[in-house]
Amino acid sequence: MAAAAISFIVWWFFGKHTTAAVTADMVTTDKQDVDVAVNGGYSPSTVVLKRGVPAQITFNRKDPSSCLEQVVFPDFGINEFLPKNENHAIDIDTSKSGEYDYACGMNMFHGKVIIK
Ligand SMILES: [Cu+2]
Repeated sequence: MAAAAISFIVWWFFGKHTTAAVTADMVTTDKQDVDVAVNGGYSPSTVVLKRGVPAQITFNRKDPSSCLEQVVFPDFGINEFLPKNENHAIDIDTSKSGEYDYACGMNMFHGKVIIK
């Protein structure tokens, strides 16, 4: 019992519990879009965008907490309010490949955009 609890704790702290990254859908050949649900965090937490194709991430916030009502992409100078239960699309500049983190207004919940 104790051993199981310890192995769970070890897994929780040190395991790689990454969720699968989701690749944006190509709406047309020159537009891509991916949906991210905001509910106790970002789901999926990692999205993959194709470099050079105009992209939107459409957030839909279900979470009532004021914590998640703001989303901040420091690399892109984006700081937007997410209305509750509404789709809110944010344009992402995909001109440079890389990994870009974003977070809620208080930097407690994190997501990532990978451009490649
Ligand atoms: Cu927060």
